[in-house]
Amino acid sequence: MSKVALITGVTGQDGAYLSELLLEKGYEVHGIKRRSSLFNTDRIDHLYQDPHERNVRFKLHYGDLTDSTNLIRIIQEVQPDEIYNLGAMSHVKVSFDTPEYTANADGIGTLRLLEAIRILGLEQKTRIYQASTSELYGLVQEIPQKETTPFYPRSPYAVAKMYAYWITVNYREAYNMFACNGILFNHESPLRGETFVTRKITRGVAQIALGLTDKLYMGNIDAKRDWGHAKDYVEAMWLILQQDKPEDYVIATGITTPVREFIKMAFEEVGVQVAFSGEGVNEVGIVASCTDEYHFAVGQEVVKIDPRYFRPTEVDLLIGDPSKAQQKLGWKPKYTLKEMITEMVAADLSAFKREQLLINNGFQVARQYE
Ligand code: NDP
Ligand code: GDR
Repeated sequence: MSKVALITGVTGQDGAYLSELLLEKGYEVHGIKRRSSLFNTDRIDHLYQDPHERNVRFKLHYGDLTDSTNLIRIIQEVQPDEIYNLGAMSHVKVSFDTPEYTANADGIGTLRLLEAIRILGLEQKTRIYQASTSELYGLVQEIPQKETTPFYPRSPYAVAKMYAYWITVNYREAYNMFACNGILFNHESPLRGETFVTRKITRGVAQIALGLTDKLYMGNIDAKRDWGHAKDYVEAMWLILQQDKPEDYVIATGITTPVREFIKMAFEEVGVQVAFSGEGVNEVGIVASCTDEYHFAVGQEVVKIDPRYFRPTEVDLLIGDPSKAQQKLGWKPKYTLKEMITEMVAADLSAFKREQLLINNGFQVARQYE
């Protein structure tokens, strides 16, 4: 009998990579997707199986973390061995605009899942993974940040995730459930949402390279993040649920990089050296040297600061200590930051070359900037 997994947030970056991984491992995978007025399954369309066929191993259910009736019904129907709670309003900046909704989906949503397991009497059958985050560390208390580092959340998102973290620990202790937190540091990929900083940069670099736009407007480029590849990180999620004992783990690379350096590395992928000059909101990134393969000129201003992207409270420095995961899970990241940036820029270049082709042939292309 193959194991059965249920993934909330299946249409997101991690949901897509985790679905692939679990299907490869022979699982039957169920995912919860939200109803939307347009299709929102781009990242998992390649896994779609016609529900009319036999032996379908990938199934989607409509649902939402703000609706406990539907969570209880789906869990009752699916009887999962493992639940991965990846669904969330996951954008830190947007959580300042939608704080109540974020608390509901990210905080209480986790409680709804845990209670659903209990109401259905599945405490001893169903293991649950909670997508906790390095944002819990917020204002620096200690570096590198590890499982025992105190939390100091700095956004409505992080505060909601803090509730989710502790309610997961509480249900483990109170009801003897196999409930675990993965405290994952930032992880990225070509599937990363377009408004997170790494993808915004790699998309911007590709667009400027092809002459589709002329500069990138950025927020706080002094922030430092410990960036890994989502493909490596979903492997850790799975490992966390395969252990003998339920525990919480930090998943990180142990290396931190400023946003400014990420920008430089991304431009290097298209043969451009960027030099920064000026200070604060007046800082700019200028092309110091370039090849003639793309639309760049020496002296061109390619990066500017726009305070619109500043956050009311910022998380300045994240650097994780993955020792526990290395020792107990045998987990180690395979991708370097450079390899990941190469993959992301190449993917965005190829996507925008398609767009350029449409434009060159007289078609209009909708643009969204964030
Ligand atoms: P994404 O933003 O790419 O995906 C989030 C998913 O949650 C999407 O499928 C989204 O659906 C779904 N979702 C949003 N709101 C609800 C809701 N109310 N009910 C059900 N589903 C909902 O995030 P990632 O894949 O990057 O991250 C996965 C999880 O890990 C998130 O919980 C995130 O907070 C957490 N995390 C992420 C890290 C990272 O660096 N990526 C690091 C640490 C933690 P839709 O597609 O319809 O919008
Ligand atoms: P983060 O990711 O807030 O760490 O949360 P994000 O990529 O949004 O920001 C990282 C850092 O870059 C700075 N920054 C900008 N960010 C964005 N989005 N856009 C900009 O223009 C910009 N300029 C500078 C930010 O201020 C910040 O310091 C992500 C999410 O995936 C969370 O769900 C997850 O929990 C954490 O990572 C770990």
